[in-house]
Amino acid sequence: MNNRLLKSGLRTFALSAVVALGIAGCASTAETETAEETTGSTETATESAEYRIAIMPKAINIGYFSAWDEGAQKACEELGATCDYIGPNEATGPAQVQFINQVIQEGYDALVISAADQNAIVPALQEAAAAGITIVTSDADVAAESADARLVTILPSAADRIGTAEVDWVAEEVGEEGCVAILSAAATAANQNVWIAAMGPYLESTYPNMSWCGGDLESATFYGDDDATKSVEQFNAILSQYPDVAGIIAPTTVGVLAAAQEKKAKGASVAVTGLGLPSEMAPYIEDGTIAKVGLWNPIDLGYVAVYAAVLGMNGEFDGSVGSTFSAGEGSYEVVEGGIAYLGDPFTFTIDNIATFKEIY
Ligand code: RAM
Repeated sequence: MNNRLLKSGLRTFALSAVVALGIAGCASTAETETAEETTGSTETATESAEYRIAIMPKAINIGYFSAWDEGAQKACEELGATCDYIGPNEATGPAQVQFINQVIQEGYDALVISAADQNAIVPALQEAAAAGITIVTSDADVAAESADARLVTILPSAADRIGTAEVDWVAEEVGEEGCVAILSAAATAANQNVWIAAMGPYLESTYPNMSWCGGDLESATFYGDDDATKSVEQFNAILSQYPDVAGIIAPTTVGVLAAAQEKKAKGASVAVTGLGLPSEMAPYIEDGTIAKVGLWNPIDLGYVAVYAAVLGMNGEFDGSVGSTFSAGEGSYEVVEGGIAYLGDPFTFTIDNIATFKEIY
């Protein structure tokens, strides 16, 4: 998929429908059929001895992670694993550590986790790895220097593509003019941080009549901690600190939803875009509060992460740079940093939201 698709609602729609609708189901059927033909049994090549896998989101009450877990559970079903969705109510490292400790105590075989804090959870992950638990991060990784705490990380797409796409979306809406602020998740989240880092120089070099509110990226960035109430407060803090703000990018499903709700409630004129779950954003796209948001398919992200974990436990995948693995119909290669990427984000507008809101 190329970059032009980020801007093309209709083409995105066509491709996404195939990806989003097709992922899990077809693959498992094909795989089972092949196995039946060759072995006469219904065992698949990667199916194995009832692994117990913990699926841990940044916080359990975030809609995005319910979709992520849906994909994870689908893979678990295909692979004969038992998967439990467990995690904290608040998206912080210390809150996740308590659950990681529980995973160790209860002797899970693997942990698939989106790191709420790229550093705070590392000692607990290392302890889990030492206890023989296979760890795959997915959605949000640990800090690069702690990459050996996990087998591999499964991320949506290269950071710069996610960051620059969001700048293009806001630029389009504000007519390439005015100052922009960011309403992020937690300051400790690796995923939002790398996207924001990519936004900074791109906006400055691509849009001469746009700027970061307050004069630089740091002054323009506010943190809602993936908490709905705090995100609304931070949205209002942006408006009061920068009354001339032309646009807000919220690279978090929690933040962009809070911003849309508050924009509507206040009748604010600021443009809002970012990474939104279509099912949550549909009302605000349908009523014109929001023109465009984007996101990858979180169902795929959870699905692929479970495959990587099980293949790792089976000794069929070691996570090394250059190694490859398959999950359903997709195949993935591990690149520098121990990362496997899914693909570019899709965009959602009034033209395709009706379809996507039914999927995730
Ligand atoms: C929130 C979380 C998640 C991020 C999405 C876009 O749900 O912060 O980590 O990937 O937004």
